[in-house]
Amino acid sequence: MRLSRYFLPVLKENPAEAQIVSHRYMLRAGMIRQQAAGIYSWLPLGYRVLKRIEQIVHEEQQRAGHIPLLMPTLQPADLWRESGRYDDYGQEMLRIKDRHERDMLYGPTNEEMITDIFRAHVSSYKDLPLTLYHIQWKFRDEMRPRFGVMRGREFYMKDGYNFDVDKAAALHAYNRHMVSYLRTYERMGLTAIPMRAASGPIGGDNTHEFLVLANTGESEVFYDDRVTGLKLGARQVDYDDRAEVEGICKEFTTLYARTDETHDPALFDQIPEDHRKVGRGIEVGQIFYFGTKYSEAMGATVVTKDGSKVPVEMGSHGIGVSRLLGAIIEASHDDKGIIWPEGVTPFPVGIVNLKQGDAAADAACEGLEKALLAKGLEPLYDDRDERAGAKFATMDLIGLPWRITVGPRGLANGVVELTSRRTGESEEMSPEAAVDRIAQIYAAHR
Ligand code: 5CA
Repeated sequence: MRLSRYFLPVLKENPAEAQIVSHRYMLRAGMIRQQAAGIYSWLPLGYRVLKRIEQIVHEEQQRAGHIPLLMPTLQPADLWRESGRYDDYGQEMLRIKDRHERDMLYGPTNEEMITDIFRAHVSSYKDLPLTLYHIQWKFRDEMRPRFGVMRGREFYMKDGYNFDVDKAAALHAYNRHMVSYLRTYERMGLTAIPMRAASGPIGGDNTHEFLVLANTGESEVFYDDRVTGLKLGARQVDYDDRAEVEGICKEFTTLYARTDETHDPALFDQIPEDHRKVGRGIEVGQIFYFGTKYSEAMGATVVTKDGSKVPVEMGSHGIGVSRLLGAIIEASHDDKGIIWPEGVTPFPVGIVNLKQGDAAADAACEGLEKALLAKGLEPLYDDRDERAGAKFATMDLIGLPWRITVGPRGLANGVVELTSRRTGESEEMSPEAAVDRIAQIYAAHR
C-alpha cells in the first residue's frame, strides 16, 4: 500500500474528548470516527487491525474444534420472551418495531437464538459435543459509553455456545474455551489473566473473566502477581484430551486472581505480602457454564445413550473483539504513539523514503515493496513528498513494529536501515537482508 493513495486521516492535535491513551491514539491515527455516542465507523487502518484480531480469533476457535456460523444482528422479541429475558434485560436492550408492529431487538448476545437453532436441528447425543460460534456486531445501550471502542454501544463480539450431553462434557467445553482464549490473547501479544467473576444477566455460577492489566481498566482486580508470569507458549494442546485441558486450566487458575465482584479478603490475605497486588484490568473476554438455564426454558432436549430425554447442557463464551484494539494499545504504546505487537499489526512493516523523487531511492523502495509482497508481507510505503521528520512521526504514531528507512546516502553504501518501533534500535543492512529479517520475524506470527 502506498501512503499517497491510502486513506489515513491522522490528527495533529489531541482530541479533547479522549480521556485514555488508546482512545486518543485511535482517533489520532485515523482508525475510527465516532458517529454517535458509542457508535463508530472503522476507518481503513482501524478496520485492518479489527480484521487481524478477528482472524486470530477464528483460527484459535477452529483449532479447538469450534464451528463458525453467522446469526443476524436483529432478533425477534418472542425468542427472548421464551427465556424470560425480554423483560429482565432492561434499558440496555435496544428495542425496535418493524412495519407490522412486531417487536424486534438488536441482539446484545445470542443465547436464545442459538438455542432455537439447536432445538430445530439436533435431538440426539450422537450429534454432540457441538460448539457453534459467530463474530457479529452487538448492541447494548450502555448507560455510559466511553473510552472509544472500549465501552461502545455497538461493538464486535465473538460469542460461542457449547452443547453437551452431561455436565462433565460441558465443563470440558468450558475448559477448552479457557485454553483457546489463553492462546488467542497470547498471539495478540497480551497477557490476559483468567479471574473468577460474577455472571450477571447471562446466568450460571461458573464463570471467569479474562483481564488485561492496565491502570485505565474499568475493573478492580486482586491477584497474586505470580499469575502474570504464566504462559501457554508454543506447547501443543490436544483439545479432546479432558485431563490435559483441565490441567492447563488448573495451572492458570490456582493462584488467587479475582475481580471486585468475587473478591474474598480472607483468602487474599493468605498470599505472601510481596506477591499481593491490587490493580485495575480491562475485561477482554468471559466464559460461562450455565447448564440447562436456556435449554429447559426453551425445550432444547437430546436423547441420551440409554434412551432418556434430557435438556442439553450449555455454556457461552465471549471475546470483546473491538474492545481488544483498545486493550492492546493500552498495553503497548509510548509517548509517540501505538506499538503494535506483530500478531495484530495493520501492516508488518513501513517503508520510509527519505528523498522522494530521487531515482535510486524510489527504485530501492519499490524493490523492497515487491520483495516483501512476494513473501506475503504487505508493507505500507510512505511515498509522500514530505519531510523525513513528518514521515517518522506518522510511522511512530500508527505503530508499525518495523520500519525500513531508505535514503540516497545509505544506498551509496548499499544499505538501508531497519528500525524496531519497540526498542528504537536501528541496524544497517542490505535491502535483501532487511526483507529476509522481516520475513523471519513474521514467520512465527502468521
Ligand atoms: N453471551 C456471553 C458470552 S458469549 C456474553 O455476552 N458475555 S459478556 O457480556 O461478557 O460479553 C463478552 C465480551 O464482550 C466482554 O468480555 C467484553 O470484552 C466485550 N464487551 C461487553 N460489553 C462491551 C461494550 N459495551 N463495548 C465493548 N466490548 C464489550
